[in-house]
Amino acid sequence: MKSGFITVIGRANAGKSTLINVLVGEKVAIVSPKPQTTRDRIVGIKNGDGYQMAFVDTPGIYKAENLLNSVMQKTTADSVEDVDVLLFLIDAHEGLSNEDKLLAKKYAALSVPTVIVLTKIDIMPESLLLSEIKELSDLSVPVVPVSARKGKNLKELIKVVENLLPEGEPLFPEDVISDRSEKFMIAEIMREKILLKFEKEIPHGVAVIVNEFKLREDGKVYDISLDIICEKQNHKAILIGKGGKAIKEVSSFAREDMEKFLGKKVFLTTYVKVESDWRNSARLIKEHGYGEE
Ligand SMILES: Nc1nc2c(ncn2[C@@H]2O[C@H](COP(=O)(O)OP(=O)(O)OP(=O)(O)O)[C@@H](O)[C@H]2O)c(=O)[nH]1
Ligand SMILES: [Mg+2]
Repeated sequence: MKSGFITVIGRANAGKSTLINVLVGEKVAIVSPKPQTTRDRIVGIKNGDGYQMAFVDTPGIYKAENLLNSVMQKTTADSVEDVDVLLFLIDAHEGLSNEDKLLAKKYAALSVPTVIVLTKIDIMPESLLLSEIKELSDLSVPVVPVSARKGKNLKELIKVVENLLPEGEPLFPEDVISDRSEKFMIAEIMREKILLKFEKEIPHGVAVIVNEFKLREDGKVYDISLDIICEKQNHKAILIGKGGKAIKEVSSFAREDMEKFLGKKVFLTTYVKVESDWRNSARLIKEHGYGEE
């Protein structure tokens, strides 16, 4: 039996969380078109014939602009240590930047077995892909092009990873797909809907705290109450919207997903609160659950 941890790293928006969700076959990490969607290390587990793969999702590599970003970058840097296989993802449809090439070189030189994964090949011309593969060919690591969205070449990727994994016993029970709690996923689902609905700094300045998460005695309905923390008074006004329209809409999308995730009805209550500049407060970052576990 083969088993181990496979850390997935790459620049913000490269498609790390999407790939892990597709490989695991369930949504374990939220996804959005905005960079810096993932803030935490999240493990998604795939059990296959003769292997167990524990994929570690990480915050995207990004220039830190505040203390929260620095904490996120440290999470990613720490996740590269003590792993069995490293997947370095590059958004191939954007073209290879110098930074991509430098990072690829840096990770390929590590002692841990590394695979370069070129993502989003469904939205790019093949000629560009071929030239990128050629450009990376002098690094002595496998280069695997994939599309998570169209399910292209994923079996190939799994084979390559399986070959690099060490022999070992399963690390997680077979029915477990994530190392994160339901409560964590509930907060993340809310954050995902906020990332999808609001623009610019607003979603990046939001943290979601679940205060109540309780199944009613009838076993059919969850009562969930959460705080949406934002950084500024004017952000709060935008999040709530005229007559509460915006918050109602975003809560309703979130509730639908929470019901799918939990398989039960959800009664959701949300509060919007302001904590000025919390992303630069070490205490508040910790209080909101980011950084060291
Ligand atoms: N066309 C296409 N789009 C993709 C593919 N994979 C991911 N995306 C899109 O790329 C965007 C970013 O995807 P994520 O999975 O959130 O990327 P990430 O690397 O986890 O991003 P961070 O958590 O911010 O670092 C989303 O809009 C995805 O839908 C793919 O295979 N094809
Ligand atoms: Mg992500």
